[in-house]
Amino acid sequence: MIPRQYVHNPLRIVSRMAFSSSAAMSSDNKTIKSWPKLTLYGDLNMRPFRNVWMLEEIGFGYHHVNCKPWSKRAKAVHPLGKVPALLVEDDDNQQQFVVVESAAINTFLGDMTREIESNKRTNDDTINKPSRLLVPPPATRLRAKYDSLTLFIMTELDFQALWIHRKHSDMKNVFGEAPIAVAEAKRQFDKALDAIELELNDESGYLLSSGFSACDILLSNCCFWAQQIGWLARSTSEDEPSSPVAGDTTMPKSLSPKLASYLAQSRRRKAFITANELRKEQVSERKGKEHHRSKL
Ligand SMILES: N[C@@H](CCC(=O)N[C@@H](CS)C(=O)NCC(=O)O)C(=O)O
Repeated sequence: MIPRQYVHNPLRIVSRMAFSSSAAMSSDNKTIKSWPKLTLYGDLNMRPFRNVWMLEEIGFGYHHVNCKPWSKRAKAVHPLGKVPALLVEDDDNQQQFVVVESAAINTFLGDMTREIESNKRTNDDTINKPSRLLVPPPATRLRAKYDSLTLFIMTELDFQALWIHRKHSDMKNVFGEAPIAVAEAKRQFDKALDAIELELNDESGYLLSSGFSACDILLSNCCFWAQQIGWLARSTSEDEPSSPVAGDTTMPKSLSPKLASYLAQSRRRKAFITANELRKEQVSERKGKEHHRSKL
């Protein structure tokens, strides 16, 4: 049963995006100190999966609305009707806003979690748990690395590679067929993946030395996507004995043992497993049905 206060009409949203030009409000730069009402919009077979995985890593309550791109619901919260979009209803600061872009949503969630947990710690000396660094604090070397990796994954792997395939191969009926662009996108994917693989930290096993972070969600998700479309081998042995020739855009890129064990540990994470179960459940739910994850 969805609590009454979570049932809202997205078409009533006035302040649409986190970066929309609205008159400055005194609450605009206030740090959010307690977990707000959150509603994530979008189909979990698409990029919103990254955000549900992040929300499950954090473990606080949220609300999910399953909707397709260009649906009425998506258009109400995203200027292009894309998914994901996150509606934030912060009663403490009396503000309501929408964050778009899967990476920006996860960074916002990680920053907010860190602030809320550090606030709890100052108010309660008995809580001595170290803060989870799903997103490192700003103005640190770790954060600079996190931001670099996040943007690298989003621009070089997602936007310039996988997305070109989605648009001009899977969705060619909508966006048009462009085999030359898709072949070039595959070459771009191979190069960018080689570069990011070098960033995997031998000790933590993840991208950052501090351990699992939100940029691992993006990288793992891009790799799973690449495996689904046959761009990346599913196992280290899949392409043997005929390893693909460098630059061959018709073969899956071979999976190195290092990347294979990285992806295996991502798949074993409890939050990933839960998010994946929700994704599967969504298939059997009616379109647009609302889903509420209760607070732990
Ligand atoms: N860079 C955006 C991309 C969002 C995006 O393109 N989402 C797809 C679904 S995964 C979509 O809504 N496509 C519809 C369209 O391209 O108009 C993000 O990471 O959130």
